[in-house]
Amino acid sequence: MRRRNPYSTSGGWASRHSGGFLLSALLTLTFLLFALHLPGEAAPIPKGNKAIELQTIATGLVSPIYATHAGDSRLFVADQIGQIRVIENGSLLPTPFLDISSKMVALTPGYDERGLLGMAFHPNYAQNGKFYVYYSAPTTTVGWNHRTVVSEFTVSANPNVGNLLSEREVLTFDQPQGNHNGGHLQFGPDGYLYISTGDGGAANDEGTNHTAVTGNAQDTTNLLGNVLRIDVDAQDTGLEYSIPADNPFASSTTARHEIFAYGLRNPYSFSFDRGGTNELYLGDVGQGESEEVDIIVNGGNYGWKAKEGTLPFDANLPQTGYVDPIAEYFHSDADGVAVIGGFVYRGGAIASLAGTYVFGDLSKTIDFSQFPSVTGDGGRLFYLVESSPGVFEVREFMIGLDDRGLGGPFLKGFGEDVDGELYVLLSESVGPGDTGSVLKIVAVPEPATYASFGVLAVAFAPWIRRRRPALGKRRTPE
Ligand SMILES: [Ca+2]
Ligand SMILES: [Ca+2]
Repeated sequence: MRRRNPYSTSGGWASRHSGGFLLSALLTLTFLLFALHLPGEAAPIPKGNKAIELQTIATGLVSPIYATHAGDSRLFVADQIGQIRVIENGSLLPTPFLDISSKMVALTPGYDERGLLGMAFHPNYAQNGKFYVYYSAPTTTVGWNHRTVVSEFTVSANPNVGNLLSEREVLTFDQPQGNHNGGHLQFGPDGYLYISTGDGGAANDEGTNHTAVTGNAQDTTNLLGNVLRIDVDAQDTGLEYSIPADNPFASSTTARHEIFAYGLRNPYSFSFDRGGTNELYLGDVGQGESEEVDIIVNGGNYGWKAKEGTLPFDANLPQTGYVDPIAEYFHSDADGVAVIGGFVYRGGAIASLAGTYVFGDLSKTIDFSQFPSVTGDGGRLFYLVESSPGVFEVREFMIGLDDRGLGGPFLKGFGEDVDGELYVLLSESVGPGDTGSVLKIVAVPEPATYASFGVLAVAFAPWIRRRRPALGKRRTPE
């Protein structure tokens, strides 16, 4: 509704000029317009030249939303239903590391944005055994939907089992509605805990328990619509944590001291680059038009709800003074509906991905018309190309030698292991559902192998032609 169409005149150009030179110049221009795909300009995300393969590591989860490590080879998977599961030596252990489902609100299987939404191991976990979770608990405050809880736990004598009784509530606040909860946790390279929070929910950042006129995300007197930053190793008077001295509002008499950045709508996931200059990459889920990737800086205002991505959203609010996304794509191109932030790849196994930001989208399209049953075309995997310093373009991965895409499941999150290798977390349902899996991003055969594959393909072409219907049928959902 607030979207401009930069291509509204291109049809007119094409119909007025028919000369070969002009046509080829026009095609070149059109190609450049699509290829550049600068923020704010609409163009479907092109397929990139990077290919990956996905190797299933674990099935039998419900709605895995994040995976990380504790400084060793185990992979810890946070499942939205309230469990942290351990994958050790390639096996999903039957006993959860932690099960906090009894402390949570009951989730709606078809669609629910609440639950266990984040976890982080203390930088000194090997010494102190402390880890942190973000979950949605019932609230007793009339008129509010639920209570966000960020808690500290410690591991038990068994390294694969956390101590549920060790809970220390670090930070808690009520949520206006059930949606837009952010919920991601990460320790930064500075040793502080970063927490993402959404605008509170509903739509347009307005309504019950949303600040009038500005909305919650532009209101720095509450904790909604932010990246927060706290020090869990010290306690200021009356707090279970302390405020880092260089938080942007650390000495404010009105703004919340916990705020590190603001103007966010639903910052569902973020990560620090473990290489480079440790930038904080964040995916902020848009409302109806724009999905954005941000680099979060101290004190930055990321625009919601004055703007949705680079597009004007609320003309009653100032339209300048915000940090624009480094990349953006649009619902109207059917490129996605909810950005899922990932990681800059710093692993050693896939040379072609070195230094590449890997992310994706929950689903190419989504249909809420039968709510709470929600359907869609399934998730996608993207990456960023830095075409010139500070200018990023979005590309879609080729998945597998047959460039088959994710094939239907919804993308719930990403994970990173101790070696910097990355994982894709999928579910067959938009909502928590009942079918979640963990897949590792691995290399596809090198170009030399591609060449020999080509030779083999020629040699076996008659066989491949005979087999094609059966191969095609195998990929059809049943
Ligand atoms: Ca909420
Ligand atoms: Ca923004």
